[in-house]
Amino acid sequence: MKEVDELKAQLQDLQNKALALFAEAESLKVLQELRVAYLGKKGELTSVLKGVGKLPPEDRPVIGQFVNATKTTLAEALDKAEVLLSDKEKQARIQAERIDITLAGRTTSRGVVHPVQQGLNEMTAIFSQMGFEMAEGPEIEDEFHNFDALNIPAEHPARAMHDTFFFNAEGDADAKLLRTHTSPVQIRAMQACVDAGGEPPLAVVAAGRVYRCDYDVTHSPMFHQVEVFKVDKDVSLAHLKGVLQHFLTAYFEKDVPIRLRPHYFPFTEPSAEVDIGCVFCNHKGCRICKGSGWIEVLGSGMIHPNVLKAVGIDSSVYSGFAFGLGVERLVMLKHGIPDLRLFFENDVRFLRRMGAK
Ligand code: 2NM
Repeated sequence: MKEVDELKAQLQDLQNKALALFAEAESLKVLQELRVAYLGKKGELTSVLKGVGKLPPEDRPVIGQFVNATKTTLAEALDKAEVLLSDKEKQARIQAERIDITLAGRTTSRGVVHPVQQGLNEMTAIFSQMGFEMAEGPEIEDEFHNFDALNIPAEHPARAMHDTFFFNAEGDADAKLLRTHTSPVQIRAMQACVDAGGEPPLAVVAAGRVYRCDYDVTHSPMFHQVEVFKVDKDVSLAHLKGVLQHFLTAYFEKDVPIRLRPHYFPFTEPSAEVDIGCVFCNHKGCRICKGSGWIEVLGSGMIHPNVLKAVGIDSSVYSGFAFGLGVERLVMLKHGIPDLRLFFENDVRFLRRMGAK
């Protein structure tokens, strides 16, 4: 065979082999290596070109053209393969980065405001809406604000009934104690009004922690109270009953019947315990209301003249009503919570039932 034909055949061979390899290349990196191997300065095509010098001069242009054509074919094939491969790699990357937005998300857990605090907030909001002002006071109190001013003198049996936590000896001039009710906040609110040279009307709601040395299945040594009072000229028991009816209907979110039963508290006269129609049996009588159809929810009364006197309000001009309730008890009734201890154990099953997620 003529040398020129041999070279042509060699080039054809090289081209076929190269095109096959380009088609098989699986990555841009491999393709780049092939480009160098075939078209590079020290590549296959260059080494074939070295043979051209040995050809007779008349054959050289023919082979030259042939080499150029091969070069163009290979370059075009490489460019095409490169486009295909880079597209393929891009698709693979997009697939890998794909997220399924229909997949359920990972949930994070979420807490709730403690059920007691929720209840306390609901209750105080109702009184705020009625025009009562929020008051706060210290949890560490003295005997005057917690007892004396509330018409509970030393030696009064009501003091013993309060199961007080004392910081030092009961009866010391400076004896300090944990407040046994939120009434001292009311006393301070009345005093603040008088001290500022003010006068009733006064309408105040106090809420917060109270402490009694009493611990069993239905008692916690720390619990929460909401207490409300109003002092003005001509405040009557009818006002008390109206406020109670509105509050209890709003809190329980239904038309609960109420009744007042005579009772005794040292700080009110007359005093009454307040019942609502049993929320478990709709007033019909069940195990929980012991068949009576009524459930006790709070204590109330007309503020005792001695209480007004203790803070310097003239009881011949002014009168007032007051009432106090246990927050835990009302929250239990509203939500059918069977055991006081659930509030203090933070069992997640209970918290979930009360809105935690
Ligand atoms: C109760 C029952 C009856 C009460 C009285 C006062 C004050 F300070 F105004 F005199 N605050 N709260 C009161 C009255 C509390 O709790 C069962």
